[in-house]
Amino acid sequence: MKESIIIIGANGQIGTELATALREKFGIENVVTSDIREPQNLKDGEIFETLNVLDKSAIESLFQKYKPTQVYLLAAMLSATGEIYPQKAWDLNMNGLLNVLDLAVEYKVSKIFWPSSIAVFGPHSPKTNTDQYCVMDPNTIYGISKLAGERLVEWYQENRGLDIRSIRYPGIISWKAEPGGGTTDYAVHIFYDALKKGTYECFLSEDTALPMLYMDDAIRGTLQLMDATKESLTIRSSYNLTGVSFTPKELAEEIKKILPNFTITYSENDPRQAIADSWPASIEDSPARADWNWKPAFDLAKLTVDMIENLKTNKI
Ligand code: AKB
Repeated sequence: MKESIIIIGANGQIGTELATALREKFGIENVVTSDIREPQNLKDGEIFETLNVLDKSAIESLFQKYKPTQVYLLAAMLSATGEIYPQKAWDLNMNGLLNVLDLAVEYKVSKIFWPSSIAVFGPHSPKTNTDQYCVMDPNTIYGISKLAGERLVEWYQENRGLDIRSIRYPGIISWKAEPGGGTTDYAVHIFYDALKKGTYECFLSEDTALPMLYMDDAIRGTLQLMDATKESLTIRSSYNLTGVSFTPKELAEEIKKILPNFTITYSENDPRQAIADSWPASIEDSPARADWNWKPAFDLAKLTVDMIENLKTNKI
């Protein structure tokens, strides 16, 4: 079957690279990117539509125009910005999702991808090897909206017949588009500053371990989940997924192996520290491994080399 794909929120860190991968896989003419922001550069043949996910009738017009078989909903406000603008975060993260789900039912969209996050876990969740099903008491608006979203997603599958696939992304590390508004963003900023200034002031303490995933793995995993047969999926809310866990200190040590003069300092009293402290240090993702053969390819050493090489060659 010929696919028609719409990505909503396509100009962010993940959308930028997912769009490239989907265009390669399904053809440039079959992938429509949309975002509230204009893209920085649109290549020949690429289709872009300006869209606010809170404008349901605008989404409906896109669905009428392109008759999507697959929709990727990436528009969201992340953890740190969400704490500054809680009402806006709730509105965007919940009503954006509801708009898309309702229209997906009406327009019979075959498959939807919606990302959840490790932010669904909270202070009483197990700290290490946090498993799929455990105490979940998120204490950020972002985490609360993602956990509510997971419940909605499962409800729409059981009661409205949708096929929705989802991953609880950890921090995503990438060099093509920078992240914005997240707690795990330090793990990208550190590379830019290491190359530009030789030093980085980290907003998390040196021993704050968090689960992370390199973008290449994130994209491969997302496509693998979307390709899996419906029957193979035992989790219809959102899959735990991880690549590697490390602390800012461990990352800095790895960077120093390539840039020996790099130095790092740590700021105190940053509000993102409390968010990071409420999240797991590492994730257990055996259901993803068993159901759709998930296996990350990038460890800390490999992603560090790849980030520095690509930023040097392509960006800085
Ligand atoms: C954030 O830090 O808010 C995000 C996430 C882990 O979902 N990167």
